[in-house]
Amino acid sequence: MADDVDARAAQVSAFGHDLLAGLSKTPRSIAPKYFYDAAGSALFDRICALPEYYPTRTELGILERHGREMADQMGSRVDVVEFGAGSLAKIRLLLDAFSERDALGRYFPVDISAQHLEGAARRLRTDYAWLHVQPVVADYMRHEQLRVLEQMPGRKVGFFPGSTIGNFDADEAMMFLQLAARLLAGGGLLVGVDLVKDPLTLHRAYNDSQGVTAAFNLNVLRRANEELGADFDLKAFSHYAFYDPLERRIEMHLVSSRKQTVHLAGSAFRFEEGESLHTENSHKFTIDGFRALAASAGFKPGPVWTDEAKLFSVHWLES
Ligand code: AVJ
Repeated sequence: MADDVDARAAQVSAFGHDLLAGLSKTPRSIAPKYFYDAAGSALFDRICALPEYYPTRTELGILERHGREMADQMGSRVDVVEFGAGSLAKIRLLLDAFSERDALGRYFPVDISAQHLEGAARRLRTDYAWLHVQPVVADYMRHEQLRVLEQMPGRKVGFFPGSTIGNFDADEAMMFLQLAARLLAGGGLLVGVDLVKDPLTLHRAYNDSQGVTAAFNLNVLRRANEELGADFDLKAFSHYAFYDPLERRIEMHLVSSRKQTVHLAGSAFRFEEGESLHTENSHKFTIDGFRALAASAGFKPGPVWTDEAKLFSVHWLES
């Protein structure tokens, strides 16, 4: 798998480059995509099973309940591209809605974590022997890494569950949706979007009692030590997550508990006590707000499915 080795090497150097840049500016930040090495992906899978973390289980319920209607929108014999596919759990519910009619073409799970993706693809092939699974190790925000998919003929539909779109700022969300609308022209995008709700429910989902979210957040520092030879003291940074109702987003930070200096690639970075490294934003949307955003990126918003408590939504967008 020379391509995988290359892709992994490219990701390590992208991580080093982005972390150096992120530590050099004020306020400090690093993109959440760097959470997801093999250990981080495994921690994220544990988050999805937490009692406080409602999004995964709620979205699975929506997919289970309305999978047939979604499959109807997607149409027959389509190729499916999943963005940030992770452990490939959610596609199974869609596949179940499809397989009855044997109507799905090929499945292209795109993920940044090569190891995690290969293992998950192997397990998926075992359970769905009829399916053509072709993993693509790529950063889906970089269209040059999606060239294989661009060159494919035929109708393509996208699958982007989990409200990963909430990680993007406004510009990035627009960029991704425009890129997706172009890639999926003539097809559409099925996208999961977390909804605005009472702040305490949101707060609890990112401050779980078992500390799994804290370990997930800190994993980016552990990974920097391991892959980049940095010397972050993991005991001297604490997980801090809160909901900002004005920005309609959860912010996650790693806050330095004392004055300290961290070294990376020959540079020294001084942290004051209380200084933060901003690691993630998780935006929440109203249904109408998201439809307006999708429309301004060139999609034609279609049906929306939600759960009874309106915690989460799944949108069909025609492109
Ligand atoms: C995968 C980006 C949707 O924002 O809820 C979970 C990541 N971070 N707990 C989210 C996450 C902390 C998750 N997304």
